[in-house]
Amino acid sequence: MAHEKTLILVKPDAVQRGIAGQVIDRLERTGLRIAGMKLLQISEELAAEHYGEHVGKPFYPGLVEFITSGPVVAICLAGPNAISISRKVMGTTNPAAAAAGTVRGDLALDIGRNVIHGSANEADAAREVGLYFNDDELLDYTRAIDGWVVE
Ligand code: DAT
Ligand code: MG
Repeated sequence: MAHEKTLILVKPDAVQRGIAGQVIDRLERTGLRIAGMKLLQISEELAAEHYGEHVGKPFYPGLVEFITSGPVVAICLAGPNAISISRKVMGTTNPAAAAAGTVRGDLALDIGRNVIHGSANEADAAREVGLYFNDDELLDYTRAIDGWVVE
């Protein structure tokens, strides 16, 4: 059981629609622990770093315009298999194909307004958590429920 950290963004569409809390609630209910959380507006520079893998793709300009268009909630989630569990809760990239019961399947319609970001793998997670959080902004703490979440 891999103890991992992952980077979640509640994207500008979710903040503007007033559903940030619903998105966070779905992630929190897994039992994963919130290690860091902040509201920020992503700069062009940060967007370029975050989405470097997509530079040159046709949707890239629109993606940067969208992700910088308003505040996001950046969250570092920690726990067993945090990366894959978060991706499962998110659903696939295109909401039209995302399963019912997932964030994108239930709360989104359009691939360009898909409500949530989550790191795709361990290398991305380490890099992305570092883009949004300093070490002293990630809190290591135990919860009274931890023994009821992980054996
Ligand atoms: P994910 O966010 O599921 O990790 P990704 O890393 O492939 O997906 O793409 C990053 C974001 O870019 C995605 O959340 C929405 C946007 N995007 C990806 N493919 C797209 C496409 N074909 N058309 C429009 N936007 C796209
Ligand atoms: Mg991705």
